[in-house]
Amino acid sequence: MEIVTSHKNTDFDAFASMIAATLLYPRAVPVIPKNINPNVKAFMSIHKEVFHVLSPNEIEAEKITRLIVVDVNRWDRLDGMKKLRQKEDLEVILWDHHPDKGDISANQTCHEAMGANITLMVRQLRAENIQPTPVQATLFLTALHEDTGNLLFPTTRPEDALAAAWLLEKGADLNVLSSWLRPVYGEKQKNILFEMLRSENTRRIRGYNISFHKLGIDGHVGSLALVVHMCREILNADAVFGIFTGKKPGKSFVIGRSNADGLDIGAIMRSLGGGGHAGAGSATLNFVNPDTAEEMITDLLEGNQQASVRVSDLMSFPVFAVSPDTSMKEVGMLLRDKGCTGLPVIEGEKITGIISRRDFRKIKKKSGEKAPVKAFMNADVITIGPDRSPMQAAQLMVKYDIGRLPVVTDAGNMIGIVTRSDVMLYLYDMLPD
Ligand SMILES: [Mn+2]
Repeated sequence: MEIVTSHKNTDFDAFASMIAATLLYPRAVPVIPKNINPNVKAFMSIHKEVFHVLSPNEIEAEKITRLIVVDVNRWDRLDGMKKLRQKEDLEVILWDHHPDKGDISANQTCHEAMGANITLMVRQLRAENIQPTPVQATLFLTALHEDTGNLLFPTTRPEDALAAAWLLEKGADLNVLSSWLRPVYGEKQKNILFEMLRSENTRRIRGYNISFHKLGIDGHVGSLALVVHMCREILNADAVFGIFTGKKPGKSFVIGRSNADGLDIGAIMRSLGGGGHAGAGSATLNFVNPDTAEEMITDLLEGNQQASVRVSDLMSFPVFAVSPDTSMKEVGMLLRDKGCTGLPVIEGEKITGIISRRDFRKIKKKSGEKAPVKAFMNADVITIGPDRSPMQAAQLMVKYDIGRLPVVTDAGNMIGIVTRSDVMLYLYDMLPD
């Protein structure tokens, strides 16, 4: 017997990838984890007749010869596959789009970073000229839209958009699709959102606004991730962590959402035994109370986590600078020679001002050229720390309408300068690896 399975908390990408796998491997039967996402549950209950699926307790490990795993790469995220893990003659085939590498070693692997896992499956269907039905195409496109945020998440690849085009060609219905993607948001979710907003506790960690919300919840509540997402949008925090506890003591469920460059929620959740992407993730913590969970996340945020790229990676140094007593005439000549529009003014290691070409207009008399630069420089210098992200540099530049930011350490020493073009180059991904 051949089976195909995916991760617990099955989302559309996982479910759609399982169905797509049955087209690629016609003998494979989907085994759906017990715990599935509410939108998928609703979809499955309407399409019961269309998709033939099994639950983990309906399979016998001894009879399984081939296991196909989609949209996940770790054994502990599968449901009811413990016996199979030990099976020696089992053939394993893995399809995954998550950038990290898991512990499932397979005989055959298709592991490429894509916006959605279904994109990998669709590419193979196209290559083998296998036609999905319109219902299947609709399901696949739903998955694609969910995992790529309607192709808006930065993880989206050209291949994802190609897959979307092909699925539309195969009759995917956008009206049906958007009704499935409509979030489940009811009275329960609203109450939790309000309670989260009331218990706001925003702290500054490594220059980011991070909000923690510790909440006890009664019984099962679906779409908690959506609630955390909405909470982050309303608070406009860089990241929000919901730490939820149920009736059972000693168990915390953490959901994190972020939209800040340089904050990797997935990395934090993986350190806690969970999973996710840069912008979203979750973890279940056993024998950890909510206060400890908050402490653990804070530690991870403060210490071990490194922003992917920091201002110190982009800045230029050493910086060409002038002292406060340099004459304006000399500064003018330097600007022309160096071909730049401004220079920092430093005293020792400390920055005291910025002089730019614009400031030369302030010189009224010819004798003004002999005056020292400190008389004309702008002493209100906006600076940035070396650990900040390129996005934060860009935000400061837009906010203060400036083209260069001196990079200053906590001790107040200038160690470099980051310019608008440095940030642009980075944001457009032209930075050499
Ligand atoms: Mn996925």
